[in-house]
Amino acid sequence: MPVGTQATVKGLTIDQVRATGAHMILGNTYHLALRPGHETVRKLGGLHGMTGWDGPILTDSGGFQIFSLDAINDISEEAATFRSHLDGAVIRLTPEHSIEIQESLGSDVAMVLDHVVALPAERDLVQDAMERSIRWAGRCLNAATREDQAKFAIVQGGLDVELRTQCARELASMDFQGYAVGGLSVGEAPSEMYRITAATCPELPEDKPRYLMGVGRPIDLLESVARGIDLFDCVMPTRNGRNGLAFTDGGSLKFKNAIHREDNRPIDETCPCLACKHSRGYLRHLFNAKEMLGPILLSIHNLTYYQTIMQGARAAIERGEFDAYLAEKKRGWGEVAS
Ligand code: PRF
Ligand code: ZN
Repeated sequence: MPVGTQATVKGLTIDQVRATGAHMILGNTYHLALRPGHETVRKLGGLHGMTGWDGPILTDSGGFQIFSLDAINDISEEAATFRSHLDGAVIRLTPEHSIEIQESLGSDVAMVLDHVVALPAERDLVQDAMERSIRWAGRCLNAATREDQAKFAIVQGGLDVELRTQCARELASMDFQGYAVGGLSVGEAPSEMYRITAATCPELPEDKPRYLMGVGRPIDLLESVARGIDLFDCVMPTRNGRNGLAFTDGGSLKFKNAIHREDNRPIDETCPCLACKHSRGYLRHLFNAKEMLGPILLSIHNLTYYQTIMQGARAAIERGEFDAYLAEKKRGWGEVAS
């Protein structure tokens, strides 16, 4: 899922997002509740009406944004209390309120409000947040009123396999339509993230989607698919694109580097995207001149690249050749085979 935090995948029209091959996009409860406000979004036809995106939309619950924007004042059993990053106003977010907001936004999938802790942390703290996340997930399910919106639970539990499996089992016994693995990609080593993903997935229902939140690099996507994940969201393709970095099968290219100055080749001859109709030299010029088309074109290329590797993964799985596919991609990226 391309990330559209503020009801826009930064810099791209909806037609351009669709042309990358994306099926589903993500929006953020926290940002949209603060601005323009969920009542305003509802009056503008919900996220679908406002953006014109006719495919599925998933909204994150606000739990992680509060955590990552470092705006938390206090988490109690009842609610998370924090200050708005816009005007400093004190806001109280309960699981019920998060669901009410997401129902007003009109997303197709709503995430439960969870309690994310910064790692490393004491086991007691991780366990406490994990148990609260389970209780909050139950409250989110009870607060749901819309039949046309799926609710996804989020597994927490830090880097502790015992806590993760306990959390996954309890959430799996509740009636969610999908399951996310949260609290990862928060600074731990990739091998730690893979270890926890590998331990968590077998505890989740086999017939429901599994979503690894906020991940990651191309290799993280494929390594996580190998461990049972279906769905991802990440700002990397768009954020790195805006910063002049393009992902390819041969590793990444930095378009601020002079090496591309007179290079007539596209980023990737086989890529169908708009950016790949231009030369590397032109793209490098756009970044050098700080023209807005540079960030737009590389966002398009990177989103197309992410969709292409995921399409490749699905096709390889159907052929029963995923391991060979992963090994080939890793060779191209210069990653040692594992
Ligand atoms: N919880 C929620 N959203 C998230 C995460 C989480 O743990 C992460 C972790 N990488 C990204 N987005 N609600
Ligand atoms: Zn391209």
